[in-house]
Amino acid sequence: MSKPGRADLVIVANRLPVDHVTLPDGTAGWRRSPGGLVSALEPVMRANEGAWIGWPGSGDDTEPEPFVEDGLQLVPMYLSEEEVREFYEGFSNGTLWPLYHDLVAKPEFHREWWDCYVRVNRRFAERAAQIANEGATVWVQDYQLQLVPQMLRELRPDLRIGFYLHIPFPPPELFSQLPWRRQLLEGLLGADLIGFQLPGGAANFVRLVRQRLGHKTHRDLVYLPDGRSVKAAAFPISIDAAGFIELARQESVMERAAAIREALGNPRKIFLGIDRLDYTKGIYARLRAFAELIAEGRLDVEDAVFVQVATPSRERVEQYRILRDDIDRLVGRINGDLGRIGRPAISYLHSSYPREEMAALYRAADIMVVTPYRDGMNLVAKEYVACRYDDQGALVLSEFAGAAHELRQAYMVNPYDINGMKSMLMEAFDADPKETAKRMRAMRKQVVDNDVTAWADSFLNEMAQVRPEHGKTVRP
Ligand code: GDG
Repeated sequence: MSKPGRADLVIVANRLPVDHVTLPDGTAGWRRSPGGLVSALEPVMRANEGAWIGWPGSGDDTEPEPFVEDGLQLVPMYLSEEEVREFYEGFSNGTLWPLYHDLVAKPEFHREWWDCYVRVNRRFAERAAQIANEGATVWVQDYQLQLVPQMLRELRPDLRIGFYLHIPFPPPELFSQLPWRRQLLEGLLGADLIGFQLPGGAANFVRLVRQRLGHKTHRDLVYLPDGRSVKAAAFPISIDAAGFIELARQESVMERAAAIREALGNPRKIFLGIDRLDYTKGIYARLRAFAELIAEGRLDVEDAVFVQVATPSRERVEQYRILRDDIDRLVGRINGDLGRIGRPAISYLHSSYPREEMAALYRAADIMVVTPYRDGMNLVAKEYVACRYDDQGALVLSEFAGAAHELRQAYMVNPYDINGMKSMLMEAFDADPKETAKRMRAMRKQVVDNDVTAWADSFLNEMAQVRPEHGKTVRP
């Protein structure tokens, strides 16, 4: 048994897997935010009496005590209004996010944002150091916390430390713009194992470490002057495939899928996009491509409709507000120009939905359109594939999504090439059902065989290989 409040497995993430909500009786409470990461980690968390450290996402100004929710030990971290602005919206989402996504938008570099990023990372590291048992495994998640591995190792050299980056790791030419590039690389090197979505991200990291820090490297290993070595490798993330299949098979979900088709006027084919409203996702270009097909008469609004769900995201960051206005205007113009009574070309929903509704949408859609300019993985693509247990439906997928490396039978597009995208939308629209079924079967097998549990297991197994004396400086 671990001591109360301490754990052998500690997840450190920007967000807790619960949201702070006001319950119907007016009191404050917690609601589990359903996510692949939580369901993947739940069994290991339970087996290890694991703890999860993160921000509950609301601006309460007192730090709540750790608590146990549904068997999970949760350790909330308070972020002040200033920290939300400078650490979260600023450095994480205004600097790192666009920089790591190939400069799809222009990153802003502000020294105050960086200072705040360092401060918040230090607090997370200190909290993890308090919570972790002797020799525990700590798994740090994502770009908001890249300094935590090194800070934590300084406090607790006995720990095994892993880090996983959910977004792409950029090529050295882009990363090198960052005024704090050395600090970030050193921050990450505090880990024993650094996981990336794709081998390319791991290779970018190793190359940068060699170029910028002058460390010796060999393939996926970095050798540090103090005798430690760090492994950088790809662990492509996935989804709870069985969970999605089960959901998609539920009677209520199937009925809801039929009701959605009915409400849209039973068009011959439904195109679907589901994304966080983010400029990396290529929503604007995909809607334009679809609209041009209607305008040119290659598609007719009686035959085809595009359902676009855009989940509200980072609404206080300026670039996200601008994007929302741009898409509002585009959808208004397309429907105004091309729609008919009861037949809009695009059915646009700026909202978020329960998982059941997501599954019903996946079931209702004939063609799923996923066209990011750059995306670490893209779980929506995998969720769609999992839900198509009937082998129907087609996936149009950007070659710049991490998922394109696994879902090779998708209809691949370059989202910068509008004409190419139009041709591929038509190819998917006109495809022979035998052909789409063959592709869907192959993709579903890939997702089922490589689900999120396999992902978590492979990372944690690799972590378990790290020798206990690993973190300590060994000198001959
Ligand atoms: C980052 C990386 C990487 C969306 N709207 C609703 C909803 N969602 C769920 C989807 C999916 C998840 O959110 C979105 O995941 P994505 O992978 O598509 O994209 P990001 O949010 O950008 O995620 C990405 C991922 O991390 C994991 O490593 O794949 O590349 O950018 O699961 O289903 N869920 C519900 N209602 C919604 O309205 N319930």
